[in-house]
Amino acid sequence: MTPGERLPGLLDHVIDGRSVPAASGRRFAKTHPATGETLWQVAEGGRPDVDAAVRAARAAFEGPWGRMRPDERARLLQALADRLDHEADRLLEAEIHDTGKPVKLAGGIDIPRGAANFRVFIDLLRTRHERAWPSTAPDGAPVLNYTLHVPKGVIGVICPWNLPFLNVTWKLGPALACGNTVVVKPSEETPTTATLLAQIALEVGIPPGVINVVHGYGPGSAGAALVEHPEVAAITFTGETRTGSAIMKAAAEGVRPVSFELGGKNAGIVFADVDLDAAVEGIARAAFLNSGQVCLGAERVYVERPIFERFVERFVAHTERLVIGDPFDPSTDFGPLISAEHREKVKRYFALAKAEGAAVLTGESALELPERLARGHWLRPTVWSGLADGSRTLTEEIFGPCCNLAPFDTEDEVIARANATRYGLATTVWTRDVGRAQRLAQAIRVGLVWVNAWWLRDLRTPFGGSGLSGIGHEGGEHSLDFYSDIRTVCLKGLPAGGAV
Ligand code: NAD
Ligand code: 6OD
Repeated sequence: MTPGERLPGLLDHVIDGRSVPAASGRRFAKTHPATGETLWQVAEGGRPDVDAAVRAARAAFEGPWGRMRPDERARLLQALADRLDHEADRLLEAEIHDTGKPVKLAGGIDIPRGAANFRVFIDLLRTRHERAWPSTAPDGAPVLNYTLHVPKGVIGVICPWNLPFLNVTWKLGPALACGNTVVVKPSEETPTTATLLAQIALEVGIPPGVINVVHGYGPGSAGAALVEHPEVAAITFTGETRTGSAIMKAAAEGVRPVSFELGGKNAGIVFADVDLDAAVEGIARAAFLNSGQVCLGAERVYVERPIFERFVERFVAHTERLVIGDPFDPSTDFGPLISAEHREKVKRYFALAKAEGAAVLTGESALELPERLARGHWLRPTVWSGLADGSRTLTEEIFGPCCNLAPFDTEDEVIARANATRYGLATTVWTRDVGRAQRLAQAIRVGLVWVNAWWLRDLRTPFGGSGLSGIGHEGGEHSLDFYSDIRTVCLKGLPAGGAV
């Protein structure tokens, strides 16, 4: 499959059910991370494009989508989920071209999550209970207070590039199931699968204007215009912490609610009682899956001292066995970074790590790749040891294929070291001791604790971080709450023999 061979060269917005170029006529180039080839000339949206999209979303909210019976909406979303499964190959190809991620990963996790992200919320809505409080009014009349969850209106959806399809469906599943309409601003690095999703939704009968997609950049561009738009009722954002901070300032105008899934600097912790091979494999996944570009990834790894040397040896050997190369090859484990710019950022951290005293256990050496991949944004997975707690390398999110291995001696010590960060997203703990696992889960300040696992998901559970890692939770009931307003209805009956 050659990039561009089956894809047209122009990628437009989807607004009110139509593919439209940018109002300004401007476009930007989207290149393939593995080959450097230009895939698309993408419509570069700005304020007028966002305004048109928000107006279309508002009209669909007040019209066909908002007026539709919830069971009919659920039926259409179910049809969308089925169709996403049916279109998996097309979505997979598009996602790989956009991100360069290996087919093993995109086909195993990202694309199947699309349909799952719709189905889980359709199911939850079917069985959701409102609450009711019967009581008696002073005149003796029966009173029933009860809640209603009502849609918020137009939701602004801003997505990052690392898991584009997983992320956009993770937000659209509950937002649409709750009866809202959306304007999506995908990352400028990964515009394709959100666009396909909007087109497929139209094909299954979801009305025009329900899903609008506007392409462009963040600051001073489509992203900023979307979060500043007064008709956007709420904003869901996944991305960098400092972008979240800028979005929050814009959302303060109009007091719009936000849901933020942000960065992390997560710890992996390995105790001496583990099955060493399972722990090596689990931590390597946490460090290197998606070339380290997963917010939940472990860039700091602490290993109990009695097994430290053996862990290091096996971890380095495991890392060196990862198959790096063509993302479409089913044997590939490890793809390129998303862009030249991101690779430069990660390389600056690689230089900083050495300046801060890291010993490079593996990494650095040049990659031998076929000519076709020579212009891709490759970087070897890299393992360090010897970095001091508090160093910039161990406190700032790098979001690249790297981790530091450090020994520890006691439970209290490793808890303190894991907590020595202002982020609070996730941790992965490896031990056979259930009591210890529970103590760590209680003591480490993060939103997500995996024990003997990493990024093993049940979509009904709360997902989110604390500190610099986010605001609020999505997942299960939490998503349904964020994408709804809660209304309390107080229904007073008639007192005996009385009139209203
Ligand atoms: P980013 O913050 O640079 O960009 C994310 C999106 O925000 C893009 O669509 C971008 O165009 C837009 N944007 C940028 N500035 C904006 C502004 N001022 N106003 C409105 N929109 C703006 O993030 P990224 O580089 O695409 O993604 C990587 C980051 O995402 C990492 O920090 C990672 O940890 C984080 N992330 C977190 C989670 C999570 O669940 N916590 C999941 C995935 C990624
Ligand atoms: O699994 C998910 O639902 C999710 N939102 C994952 C995000 C991973 C971060 O890169």
